Amino acid sequence: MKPIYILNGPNLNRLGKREPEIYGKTTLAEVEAWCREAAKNTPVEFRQTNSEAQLIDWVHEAIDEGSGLIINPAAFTFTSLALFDALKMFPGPVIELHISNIHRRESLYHNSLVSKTATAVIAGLGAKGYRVAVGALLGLLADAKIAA
Ligand code: CA2
Repeated sequence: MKPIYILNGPNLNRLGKREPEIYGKTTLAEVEAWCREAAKNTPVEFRQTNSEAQLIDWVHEAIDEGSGLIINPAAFTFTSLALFDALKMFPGPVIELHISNIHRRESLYHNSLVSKTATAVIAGLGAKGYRVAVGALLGLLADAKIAA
């Protein structure tokens, strides 16, 4: 069975350690455990990087090896045309995930480039949004199998 990829961008390794009023108290290790639990027997590749090049290389790997993708690109959401180009090549469902509701925040957080390629966007559910995203991605993959 092909894995689902869950990719996380810059500074998300600090989750649960700084700015709990925005991002909550859950650590990324706890989020990973929730995602594995929610995915049941579907294999999960869960990763975090502070590097744009690494994130793009992992998107390429997910294109070749993965069935679906959940991505929290953090600041690269708003800045990276290279990430946008890579995501356009993903053949399956892509869920863009944000812990905070980016649309309620300052205007520099409003124009997501990633949303222009994503199948769906989840924002503002806190770290629990990852669990919701895994359930939604598995649903999209199941629907695609029925349609195929
Ligand atoms: O809400 C989200 O998930 C974001 O993707 C988080 C990004 C921000 O640039 C996006 O606009 C929304 C920032 C990630 C920073 O992560 C931290 C985690 C803990 C403490 C400090 C920063």
